[in-house]
Parts: sequence; structure tokens; C-alpha cells
Amino acid sequence: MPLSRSLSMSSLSGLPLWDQEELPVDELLLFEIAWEVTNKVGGIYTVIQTKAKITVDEWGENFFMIGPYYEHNFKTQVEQCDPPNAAIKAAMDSIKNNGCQVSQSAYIGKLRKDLNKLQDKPNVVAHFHEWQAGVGLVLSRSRKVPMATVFTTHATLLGRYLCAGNADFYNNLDKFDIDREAGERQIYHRYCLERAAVHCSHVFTTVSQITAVEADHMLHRKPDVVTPNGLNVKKFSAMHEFQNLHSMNKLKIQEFVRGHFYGHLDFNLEKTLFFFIAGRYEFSNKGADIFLESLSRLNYLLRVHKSDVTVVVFFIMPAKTNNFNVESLKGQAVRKQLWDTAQTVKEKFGKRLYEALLRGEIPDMNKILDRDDFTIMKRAIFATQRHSLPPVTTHNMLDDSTDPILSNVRRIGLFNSRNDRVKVVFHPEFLSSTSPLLPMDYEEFVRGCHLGVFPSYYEPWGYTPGECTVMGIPSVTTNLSGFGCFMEEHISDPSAYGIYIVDRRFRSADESCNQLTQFMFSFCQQSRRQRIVQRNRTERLSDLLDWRYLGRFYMHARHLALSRAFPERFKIDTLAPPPTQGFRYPRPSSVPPSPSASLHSTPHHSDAEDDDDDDNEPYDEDEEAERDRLNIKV
Ligand code: U2F
Ligand code: UDP
Ligand code: G6P
Repeated sequence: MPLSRSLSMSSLSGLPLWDQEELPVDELLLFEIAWEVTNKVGGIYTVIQTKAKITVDEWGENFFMIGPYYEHNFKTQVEQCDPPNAAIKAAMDSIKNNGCQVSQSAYIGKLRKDLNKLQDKPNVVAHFHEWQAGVGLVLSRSRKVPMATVFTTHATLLGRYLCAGNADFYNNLDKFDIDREAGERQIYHRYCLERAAVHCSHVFTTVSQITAVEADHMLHRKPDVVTPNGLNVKKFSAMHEFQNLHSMNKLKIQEFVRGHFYGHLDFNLEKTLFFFIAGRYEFSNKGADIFLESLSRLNYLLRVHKSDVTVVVFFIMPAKTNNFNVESLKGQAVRKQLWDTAQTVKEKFGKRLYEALLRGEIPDMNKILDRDDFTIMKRAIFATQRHSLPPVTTHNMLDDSTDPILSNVRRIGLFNSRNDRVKVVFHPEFLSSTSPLLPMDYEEFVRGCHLGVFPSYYEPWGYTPGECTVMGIPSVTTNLSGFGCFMEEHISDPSAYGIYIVDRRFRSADESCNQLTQFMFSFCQQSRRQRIVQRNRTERLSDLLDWRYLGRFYMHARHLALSRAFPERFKIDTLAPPPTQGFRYPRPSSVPPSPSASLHSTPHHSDAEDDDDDDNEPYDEDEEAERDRLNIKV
């Protein structure tokens, strides 16, 4: 059966159309198997969860995901339903009747055999993610189960371990004795499983070009297809809704800051920028090391330039803790108490004013409040006095003395003192809207911030900067992350669009720190209007990261696997994946031409700092957006 190709009428404006390879999905079954199906460990969960919709759109009821059974996740994340057809029901019953625990190997291998018995031999595509699920792939191939297999790795085990161990990884890719390295790190068994799954699969894929090169060296197979990670992009009916969301969520972060820094609020919150880093706590892989060093340099620059800007930096990285610390909780309690006091006095004031006006008098403002009112206000102010600095961390850390973030904060001396223009808040737990301290979920928090900073050293893709992008929040990434390289390839002047790419490939660590410092310092020099303009540009890149666009690579991988597993039934016209090469977002037209570094291409700084909220004029930007779109060259 030749696979037909048709031109997809994509609604993703400006992006290249593509030849869609259509499959007879009614006669096929697709299984996607991963340890992170309904089980959040890291970014793979985001892949699985966000991609589900476009896969269901294509495959309907013939698409199944298989993951570990955790009662809690099952109850909170999915809805129980009956098997959609007799074949699946019978296969599941058969597994249960055989007393099988649901394990990936038994489930795949066995489910497939049972399906064969029961149905008119549908062709099956099984897509496995990562080595844990790869066990099923290896077993089903060794048992000669007839199905097309795809294996996707989201990192290589050895690459991650070597980088975390401070190896000069990228300069020595071809020099590692990989078996020995895996053995020394005591991951040989897992590394073997990963390598076996890679070599057993009909089609091997990974998430970025940089990880493809890594996989070639660490696993000895070049990936057949690179499948970049997309997102489910939310479209708002009002174009600037994301700007309003930024503003609303920023207010919530400001409230937290009021409490956390009580007694030290001698900085202007209207001139305070919120930066953050978030993700798994892999200190050097995620670039927290160079971030801290650059923050210390930024602090110095802001101080010597007598800047009135303050930067509050959040580190959201889960570590072992023993709950919130008292000082942080007290901060929020003090803030709440001040708020309540202000409300009480306001009410009394309002009542007396009202009574006076009813009598036809303008009250004497010096007498409208009595001594009691002054006493409760004085008491409230007294409660805001503190003899310690605002804490760096919000929780009691179990490994306080050896924790890498805290150790480095101690080394560079960023202790939230009054003189510091850069303040640090380490929140060693993922965010939650039910937190008594910072009651926001992660998405709300990102929206309320000004800049995400992700200067990773080891990052096969890196979802966090992509998530910032689709929410219209600028971010810093690196040319060692899959995301950074992808953006560099598709945008002529990334920093003008709020994507700052630190060079960690061709520069020393010290030079990378200087570059990151400069990015952040230039960002601090932007006016509010410039930030608004830049957020509009950032958000315009969303289509590029939408699964509706990037899902094509997964489709291609499946088709390729079918054509390799069942060559007599499925033919594919071309082995080449659908192209995106050659497509680039042009420089935004309002950027003044600059002969030198991209640093200068952020919206040009105006002398007049815009302080009021009425300066929000994103509408010119829309015209600019239209012009850009028309200019887009495919
Ligand atoms: C990549 O991130 P991941 O979320 O996959 O990173 P982890 O979840 O930490 O997985 C890396 C490996 O670590 C092991 C497991 C995983 O294959 O072997 N592991 C474990 O054994 N036990 C645990 O509790 C947690 C992990 C990548 F790094 C990002 O850049 C990508 O954005 C992301 C999505 O493609 O995949
Ligand atoms: N994240 C989250 N809550 C937080 C901080 C981060 O859910 O408080 C999520 C974030 O949205 C992202 C994931 O954690 O989807 C991290 O993925 P990334 O690809 O950046 O790194 P990985 O952990 O996969 O290496
Ligand atoms: C959004 C809102 C504006 C607000 C601005 C603040 O654009 O729509 O009303 O003035 O955010 O931006 P800033 O970068 O200072 O947080």
C-alpha cells in the first residue's frame, strides 16, 4: 500500500506547508509506551501529555498510551473507561486472567499476541520512549512479534552522567571508552538496555540535532529522524491577553516579595524585575553554576551604574527539604497582618468621612483617626522590623551545608542585603497553587516573571525556555541545548525576539558568564515599553513550537517504521523527513540595523523611562507583526 502524500492546509501562519503522509489509520493500531505516561518525572511527561491531542486527532480510538500504574495518578489524571473494542478488552482480560502484573515487557509482547489471535491482524506501530520502556521493545523483537517499532531517547544515559561529572563532554565525544565509562559509573546494565533498544528498533529518533550527534557516539547509531519537542499552544481570542496575564500574575509575585522582604522593602516594586531558573536539580547540567556567577557580576554592574532597577531571582529546583522555614512563613503572615490593619483603618476612616459628609462637613483630616487607630498602625509597623536579612531559601534544607546553590550563594555573598541590587530566593520545591507561601502554579508564575534563564550545559531539548516563549516571556538558553540550536536555526536575530542564546560551545566558562551577564544587564536597561514590545515578539514565535507544526516528525518516524517492518504493505516515497530547513523568521523590521553583536538588537533603549501603565501601546507592534509576516521568506 503506497502511502499517499497530500498538502496540509496548515493554519500556522508564515510557516512552510508540508507534504502530509497519510496512513490508513483505521487499519492500524498505535501504542506509545513510556515511564512518564501520567507519571511526572521530568520533561518527557510534557512531551507525552502535550502531544496527545494531535495524535488523537490523527488516530482517534486506535491510539493507546501505556505507562506504569500508580493508583494516585490514575485517579487524578485520567478517567477510567471501557476498552474501546473487543480486541483490546480480550487482550487485557487475558493478561489479567494469566495473573500478569502490568509490566511493560509482558504487556507489549503479550498484548500484541492476544490482539493477533482476536482481530484480523491489524498492523501495529509501537513507539517506546527511553530505556525503561525499551525493555519491551527488546523483548518483543527477540520474540519476533510482528510490529513496527520506534525508539525515542530524550537524552543518553552516559551523556547525562558524563556531563554531571564535569567531563569536557563536547570536545571529547569521539574519545570516550563508552563501555568502561558506563561500568565506572555503575550504570552499565541500564546503558546496555538503552543501547539494545536503540539497535533493535526499526526507527531510532531523538529530540535534537545535538543529541543526535551525542547518540551516534554514546550509542553507536545515528538517529533516523530528529523529533523536536513541541507544545500545545493556547490561542487567546484577544490578541494581548497574554500581556494582561503577565500583569495579573506579576501582582501575585509582588505580593510574595512584599512578605518575603518585609522590613527591607526599600526598593521600588515597579522597577523590580523577576528572573527565574526552573527544572530538575542538576546543578551544572542546568547551568545554575554559571547563572549564579553571572548574577554576582550583574549585581556589581547594577551597583556601579547606580541603577534603580532591582532583580529578584527565583531558583525553582526541587531538593530535599523539611518543609517551609519559619522566617518565610512569618514574612507572609506579617504582610497579611499589615494588609488587615490597613483594611480596618480604611473602614473606620471611610465610615467617619461618610458621616461627616452626610452632615455637610469636610472632616478635619488630622482628627479623623483617633489614638487607637495610630496605636494599631504603630504596632503593625513595629512587627515589620527584623534583625536578620530576608532568607535566601524558603524551606529548611536537609543538606544545607553542602547544597550547591547555597554553597555558591555563600561564596559570592548574595545574601539579600540592602545594597544588593540582585536578590535571591531559592524555592527548593516545584510550585503549587495550594502553597501557603507562593500560591501559584508554575504556568502562572512563568507568566508573571520577566525573564527565564536556562543556561544549560547538558540539555537535549529543554522545555522550560520553550514554555516561556509560547507564553510571551523572553528567556535565555544556550547553543548546547536542543531548543537553543533549533531557535538559532529558525530565527535570524533571536535576541530581538527575546531568545538570548549564550555561547557555551565555543567560549570558555568565564566568557559565557560575561555574555550572560551582558544579556541580563541589557535586559535591565530596557524600559517598560521595550519589554512589552519584546514580549509581543516572543509570543509571535509560538507557531514554530506548536505540535500542529512539529508533530510531522513523529508522523514521519511512524511511517518509516511501518515501511521497514512491513515493506510489502507500506511503501514510502522518500526517506527524508519533512523539511523545515531554510525557514527563518526575519529580523523584526523595527530593529535598527546593527553591524555588530546581537546584543544591540534588543528594542532600542529610549531615554525616557516609562513609569505608568498607560504606556502599553502594543498595537503598533501588531502592524509590525503583519509586516514581518508578509516578509517571511520560506
Ligand atoms: C530529557 O529530560 P528527562 O525528563 O528525561 O530527564 P529525567 O527524567 O531525569 O530522565 C533522565 C534519565 O534519568 C533516569 C532515567 C531517565 O532516562 O533513566 N531517571 C531515573 O532513573 N529515575 C528518576 O527518578 C529520574 C530519572 C531532557 F533532558 C530534556 O532536555 C528534554 O526536554 C526532555 C524531553 O524530551 O527529556
Ligand atoms: N516544571 C513544573 N513545575 C515547576 C517547574 C518546572 O511543572 O515548578 C516543569 C516545566 O514546565 C517543564 C519541566 O518541568 O515542562 C522541565 O522540563 P525540561 O525539558 O526543561 O527539563 P528536564 O527536566 O526534562 O530535563
Ligand atoms: C503588560 C500589561 C501592561 C503593563 C505591563 C507591565 O503589558 O498589559 O498594562 O504595564 O505588562 O510590564 P512589565 O514588563 O513592567 O512587567
